[in-house]
Amino acid sequence: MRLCKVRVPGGYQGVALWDEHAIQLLDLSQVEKVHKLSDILFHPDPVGLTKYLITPDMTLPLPDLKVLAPIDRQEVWAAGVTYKRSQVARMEESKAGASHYDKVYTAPRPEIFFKATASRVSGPWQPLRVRADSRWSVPEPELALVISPQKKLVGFSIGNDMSARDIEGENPLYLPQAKVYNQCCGLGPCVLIPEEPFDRENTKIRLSIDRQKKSVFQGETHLGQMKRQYEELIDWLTRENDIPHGAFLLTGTGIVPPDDFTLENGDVVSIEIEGIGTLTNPIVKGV
Ligand code: DO4
Ligand code: MG
Repeated sequence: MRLCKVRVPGGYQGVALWDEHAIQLLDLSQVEKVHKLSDILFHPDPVGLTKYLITPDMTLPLPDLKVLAPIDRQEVWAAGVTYKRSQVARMEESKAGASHYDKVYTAPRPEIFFKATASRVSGPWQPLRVRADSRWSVPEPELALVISPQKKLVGFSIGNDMSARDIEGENPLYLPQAKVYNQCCGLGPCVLIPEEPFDRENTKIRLSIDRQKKSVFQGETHLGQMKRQYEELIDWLTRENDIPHGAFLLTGTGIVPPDDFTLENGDVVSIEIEGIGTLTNPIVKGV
């Protein structure tokens, strides 16, 4: 089951069940203390609750709706160097810090960093930003884990961990500036609540980048290439670290465009994860 956050004509924000053709708005007036998407995601029975909240006469065609990022008050965190491709790319970009990336790929403790507050997150078709002071920036297509305040995995989404490779490469201590800034993180279009086990080994993730309506990069990998287990990442994130409003945890990138590629103002980035959907964002720089 896939849930998303929407704005309907007239400005009302709601939660909806998403299928291929239409969106069914949920009636959030029916249950006490269930007013927003995260109230459903963190409920003990989100699937049963969603079925209860569906009202058949509230089906709307997709074009009438604006789909928003599926986030309420959660923090967004990210794991790094969880795929071999990311380790190699980071060692190439950072002559000074190469051994750190090598070690963190195999160390028991993963790299985990703070990525964004909800105000820095862009939903589908909202702009993502390249820093004006970066000459080399890329999107990072990542599976996002949706984690409850009780530190349990409750769903999956798609994340874009926008990164300034030149700033990170100059000195690993610049990582927070390479990663955290206005419109630095994409999330959406929905949250998948799996009703059967999520087939990690066979699920593909794809990145495509268009410039002036022509494709300038396409890449794909599958989630089975990720070195860490989801529970392992959640365990490290939440050690001595409570998440009272829940969290999104981006799980690292396995697709890195070639070293001569940088995003430009006006590019359009799409990330697809099978079974979840496609997150598309236009890129802005210096505007
Ligand atoms: O080590 C820096 C960040 C790594 C990262 O974001 C990734 O591997 O996805
Ligand atoms: Mg990343």
